[in-house]
Amino acid sequence: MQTVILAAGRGTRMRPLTDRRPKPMLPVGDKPLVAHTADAAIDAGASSLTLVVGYEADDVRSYFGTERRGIPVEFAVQEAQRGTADAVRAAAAHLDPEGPFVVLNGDALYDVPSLTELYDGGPAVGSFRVDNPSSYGVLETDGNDFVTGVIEKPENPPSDLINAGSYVFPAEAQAWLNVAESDRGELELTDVLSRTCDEYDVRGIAFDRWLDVGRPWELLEANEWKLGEMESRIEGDVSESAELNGPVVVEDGATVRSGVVIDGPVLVRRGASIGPNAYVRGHTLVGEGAKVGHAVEVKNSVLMEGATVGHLSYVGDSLLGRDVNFGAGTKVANLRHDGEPVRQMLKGELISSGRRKYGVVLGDGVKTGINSSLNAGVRLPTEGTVKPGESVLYDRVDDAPDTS
Ligand code: TTP
Repeated sequence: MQTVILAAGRGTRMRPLTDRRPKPMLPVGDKPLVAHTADAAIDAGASSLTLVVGYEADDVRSYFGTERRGIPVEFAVQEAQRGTADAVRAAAAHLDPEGPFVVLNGDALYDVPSLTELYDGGPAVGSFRVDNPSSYGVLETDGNDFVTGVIEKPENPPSDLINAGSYVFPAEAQAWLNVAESDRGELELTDVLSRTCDEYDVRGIAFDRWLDVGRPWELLEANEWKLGEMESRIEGDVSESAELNGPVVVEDGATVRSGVVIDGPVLVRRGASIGPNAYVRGHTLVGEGAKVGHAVEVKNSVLMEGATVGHLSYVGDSLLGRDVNFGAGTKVANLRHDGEPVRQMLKGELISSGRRKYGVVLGDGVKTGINSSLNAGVRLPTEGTVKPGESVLYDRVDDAPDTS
């Protein structure tokens, strides 16, 4: 079925990681986030893909080209981020007007069996069961399999099923995309869903697994999911004295030197190097050309391309942007003394990550001085610097100029 993937979001909550790339292009395992969406769509039955792009669109275009796994890929540009209905409207010229169509948020991970059920069950909307539905769009149901509407952030949620941003619309809905502006000033696809519910029986498909990747710690969770599905593969150069346990992938052109211990799932991408004498563990992605040097421990973290943690450092539960450079002895805190979930500033508000263990989020090109320490939950802006011996206790992104 023809499929529209929404990938024009600005990803402001993901700053500073989205200062220079769109959120859908953030790395999850061995490919960008939106490539997981596209591949799940193809596995579930997509016959064509139209990607709606906007912010940093060229990154997405050049990654995909004109086809993926034999399926044609086209791009539609959404000039301004005016809402999800507006985004689908931008794609309408690429759709067969006679055919039903699927819409998927391009910043979510889907499990293929659930998504296949959605593709096969249209008109339909995907949902996911959560404990705290009040903070999301919540589906109203008829008590059985059908959805009767959706309510944004209700005080008294009518169900525990939240809208998973995935829909199968009938062809007719292509004429319903000119919705009125909502109270929050956006053109919302949920208004098109409401109309579809009025005119059709819309099935609610509860997904077994699903992850919306909107906030930085959700990028860690996305990597935990996808790295957890890897099987071991050693193509790079691994020293005989290195010890590799659990699922570990060392890509061609990567190097693992003597005395290194890796407890997977860990993915070491091409051109990356680890060691000598380093310890890398638990759902860690060492990106292309990244370096983990002598006496460094990295746990449950994402090191993007070219990030370097050269010597005597600890990195836990953290996201390091492209070409970050750690001075010797830089340490990351990833646990509060009171054991409460680590909080992080997002768009001027301190938000709980829900994670007991959570480290730092560093924009591209951040440089830390020797023996510096970074407190749990801290974000540092793109190209930010930390002085030798400095202790960074508070977030520095919201105060920093927007470098994008
Ligand atoms: P959101 O996660 O609501 O927005 P965002 O990705 O820009 O993130 P943030 O709120 O942190 O700035 O978007 C949901 C999906 O819809 C996501 O896949 C991006 C996409 N989208 C568009 O393509 N165009 C739009 O105008 C909007 C609002 C969203």
